[in-house]
Amino acid sequence: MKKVAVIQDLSSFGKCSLTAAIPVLSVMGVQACPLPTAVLSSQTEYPSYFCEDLTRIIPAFTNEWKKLDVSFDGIQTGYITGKEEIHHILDFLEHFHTSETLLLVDPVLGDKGKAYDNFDAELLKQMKVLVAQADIITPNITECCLLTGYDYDTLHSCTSEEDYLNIVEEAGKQLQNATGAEIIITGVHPPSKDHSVGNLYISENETYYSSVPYNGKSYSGTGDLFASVLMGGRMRGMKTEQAIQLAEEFLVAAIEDTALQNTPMVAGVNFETYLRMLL
Ligand code: PXL
Repeated sequence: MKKVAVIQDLSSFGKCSLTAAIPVLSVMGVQACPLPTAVLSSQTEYPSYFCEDLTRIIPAFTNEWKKLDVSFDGIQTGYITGKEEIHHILDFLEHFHTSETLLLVDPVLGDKGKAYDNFDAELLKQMKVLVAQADIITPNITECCLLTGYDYDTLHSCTSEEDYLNIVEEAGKQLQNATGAEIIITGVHPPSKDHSVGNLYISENETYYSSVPYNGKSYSGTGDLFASVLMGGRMRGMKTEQAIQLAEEFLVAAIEDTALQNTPMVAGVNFETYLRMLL
């Protein structure tokens, strides 16, 4: 069975990071091996939360896993508590990221034009070092802007869909050139297109844009679910484009269901009901 090391936090509310990655990978027939980087009472967009940073345990896990002589088919990273954590992840990768291992880095830094609580210039600098090692990178628009220096507000002053998509593609190509990775920019939402949201795939030789209906809401954890379906799909031998399509179908179903219940966006989506779509 394929094994994926998931280096992420465990947040009790918000349906993100490990609580999203483990069920998705499991239902797709992949063993998820969690390396918990922090435990939180809820994800950080809730007005109040408790966070115990577990950065210090990463070297201990790394050492123990070396002793077990295990190897991974995939390694997935997501939300990062701070720059210290990235140093330890880089040490982990030095041993476990081989030519046989697919490294997916979701550069979780912010959303809707706003950086998360954990963000600072040093975290951004270290995140650039981490993405340079990745095989797949899945930034949302905010994260793509932060990683490439494009200005989020200027981008969102574009009035034509074509201009908007051209700039996003330019930023994505810049990230692709800098890292050599496959890039999937998620949550692409041209200001003139109220009812659609898309994903832009950029590899060395291909660019591909797909979009799905959009209800204007941005729920917690959807980026984490997207990345996990992508990893699960690739572990199953799917092409990235196929895995993107599966992730889109899964998320559309979960988001539609959630919107009917007026769930707050910080609480995440009802993905559990739709895990069977990934079987
Ligand atoms: O979904 C990204 C994420 C993961 N983990 C924590 C978060 C967030 C986004 O805010 O706060 C703890």
